[in-house]
Amino acid sequence: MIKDTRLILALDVTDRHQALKISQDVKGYVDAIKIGYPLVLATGKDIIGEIAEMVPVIADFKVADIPNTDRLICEQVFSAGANALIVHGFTGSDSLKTCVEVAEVHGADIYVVTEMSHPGALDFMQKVAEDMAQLASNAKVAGVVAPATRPERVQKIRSIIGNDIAIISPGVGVQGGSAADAIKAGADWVIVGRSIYLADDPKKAAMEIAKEIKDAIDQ
Ligand code: O7M
Repeated sequence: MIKDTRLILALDVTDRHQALKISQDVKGYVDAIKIGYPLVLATGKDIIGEIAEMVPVIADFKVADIPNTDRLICEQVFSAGANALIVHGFTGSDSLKTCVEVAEVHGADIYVVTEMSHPGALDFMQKVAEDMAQLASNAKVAGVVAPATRPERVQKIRSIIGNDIAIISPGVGVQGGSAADAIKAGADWVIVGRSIYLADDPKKAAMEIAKEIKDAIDQ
């Protein structure tokens, strides 16, 4: 993923025309569009390729299965045109290794979830997040997902993975996180959904967040 605006749109809409219109509108203001179950289940997997023709697509299926099933899922996702895929880390090193191998064949990237951004992540995930960050780093994935709602955890995860792999960070806006704080804590990209796709003018909303990120970097 080319690092420019450092903004990723989470396009969790369920209408095909709206999805394509927003993708066209925000092109140039986001470095990638993350799409997942809401849009793909509503419209079919061809939407992955359609959007990827405009903006790189990160498929967010939070893959979490045995290696063989993971391999079958990865093949489908990359064959559909996704540039990257998000997987869970808790399934362990063999499952992750399989995803990385399939991604390499397709010239695609894998991102691994460490700690999620919602309050429930404190129940189980936070306790193993640092181990999953280490696992991701060992597997030489493209990056990890870490919570913008807890910039101190972004910082902690950055200290574990070093600078060789990226952090993409959701939880900005509606969930209460700040794009500037996440970037300052060590995130390479922030992931923003509702604050952009529910805005009256998604392009303007994306431009404003991209500016906030740029200002934080320039400070
Ligand atoms: O900005 P929002 O809250 O409307 O959307 C955030 C997006 O990021 C939405 O697609 C979530 O599914 C996703 N997300 C989180 O909000 N928190 C996480 O911890 C992880 C993700 C995610 O993208 O995981 C890969």
